[in-house]
Amino acid sequence: MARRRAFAQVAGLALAVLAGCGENDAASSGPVQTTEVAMAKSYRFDPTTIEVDAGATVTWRNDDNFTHTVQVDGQEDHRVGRGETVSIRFAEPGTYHYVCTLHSNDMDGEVIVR
Ligand SMILES: [Cu+2]
Repeated sequence: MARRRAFAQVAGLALAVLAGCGENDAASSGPVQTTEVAMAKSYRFDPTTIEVDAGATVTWRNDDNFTHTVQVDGQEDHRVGRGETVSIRFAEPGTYHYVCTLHSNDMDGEVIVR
């Protein structure tokens, strides 16, 4: 009986999976771990991107000379006058974009909920 030699050809597919390590070029402006955002002078949220734990309540404080708002995408708009605050609780993990609807070209930010 002829014995057939099967040359198991090992396809050495070295799958160099270079998983994108998610390196952020703008490292200096990366998420800040805080639950407090200031509406600083003038027309900006500071810090722009924050990171919080699920269930945290984020408070925005208006330190500017103008009335602003905080509207998380898909949610109601909150008017925040000078010296006032608004607090919003984030129960579910995700990335939440928000704007000041009065100055949406200049004022927007992100809440990353872990
Ligand atoms: Cu505004």
